[in-house]
Amino acid sequence: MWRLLVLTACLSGLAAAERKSYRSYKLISVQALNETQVKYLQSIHDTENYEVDFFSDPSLIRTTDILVAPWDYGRLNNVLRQAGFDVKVMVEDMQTLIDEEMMAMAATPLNFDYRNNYPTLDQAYLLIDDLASKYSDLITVTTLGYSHQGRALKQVKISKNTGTSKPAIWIEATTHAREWVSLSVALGIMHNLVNAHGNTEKASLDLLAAFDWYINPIHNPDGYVYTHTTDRLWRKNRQIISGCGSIVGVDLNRNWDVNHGGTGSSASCSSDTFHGGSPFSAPETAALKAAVEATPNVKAFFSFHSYSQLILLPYAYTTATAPNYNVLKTMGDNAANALYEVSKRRFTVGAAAQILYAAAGGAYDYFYVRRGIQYSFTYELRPSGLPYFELPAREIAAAIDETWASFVSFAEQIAVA
Ligand code: 0X9
Ligand code: ZN
Repeated sequence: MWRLLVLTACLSGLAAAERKSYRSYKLISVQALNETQVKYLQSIHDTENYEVDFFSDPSLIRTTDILVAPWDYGRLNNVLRQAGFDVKVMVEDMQTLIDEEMMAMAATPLNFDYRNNYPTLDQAYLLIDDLASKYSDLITVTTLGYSHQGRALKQVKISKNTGTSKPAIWIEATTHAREWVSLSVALGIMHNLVNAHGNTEKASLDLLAAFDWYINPIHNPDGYVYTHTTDRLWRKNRQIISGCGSIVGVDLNRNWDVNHGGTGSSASCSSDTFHGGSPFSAPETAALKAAVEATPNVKAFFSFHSYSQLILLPYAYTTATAPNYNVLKTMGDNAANALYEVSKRRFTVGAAAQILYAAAGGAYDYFYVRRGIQYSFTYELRPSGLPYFELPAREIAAAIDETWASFVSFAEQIAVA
């Protein structure tokens, strides 16, 4: 027993030593007041003069949250103040938030509960396979493709044989590796879909009678593993790209073929919004594209991200108003109200480029624009800001329950649309 404990301690010591430390990294928050200031933030985003990580991209509408290395904080703070920004320090030491999250995970028994803890990739895949064997009449798990490092991209189909053909709804989560709660919510949706109790007493719709469900709960498994082993705040995939030297990774939510390379995406390998050499240059996006396109009668598409508490409608790539914007806005508002009833949390509903920032090459724009999927949405889950991606594990259940209520509302509205 002692030997096992010592071994475990050594291994975790080793793992800890290999992990990127965010000790004394500060999270600062600024609000751009005019286009000049947005451009200024964009120039900082695009330079390599500072070690910064934009948790949210420059925006006139919302705060821009920037993680900065301790050695660059003084300099960045000065230039921002000179440029007229009111700089708020939201987190003095990012590592403290990460440590708190890690401690909660270490205390978890092996048979963890996805509603109260964040799974590793292996745990999540095991959970999915277990659920599939428990509900073998409803769930089919297949591999829709492979990540750059060769990990399976799981596709979970949930379908009840009612002798009729049904429209399909596609769900994709964990595109951005560090957005852990998006996986938890995808797992919650899968459980609730097959578990009668989860179908909330209030739901008037039999969700499995109305739709076939397709879920890719971990779109970026390589990145997700990397956030567990090495760098908690990694966002992109882990692709080695010719011409990028030792810098790896493509932002999978910039790699789709809708205005690829346009506003809000970067041609620089080192950028967290690097769009990749060409549309679908990432194996993950290419595989998901093919899987969705091979699915008959897809009526709706949902992406799950965090954080900000938003329900985003098309478009993300342009501030132009989408043709069925009013319909989508009403649906989104109803869904946000259903969510509010559960947790009293407010989610803002609107077109991404209008209420967040413009970003080309995203998944939900692709299916809306290129594949004519009329009901296409992106969630930015809780929290609204602090503690950003480090949503405490004790809030996972609440995140699942509130999102589920809104999701049922969406399904009910889409069913009759
Ligand atoms: O920037 C993104 O990809 C999303 N925000 S996140 O903080 N989760 O990274 C916003 C997605 C909106 N849709 C597109 N920009 N395509
Ligand atoms: Zn994201």
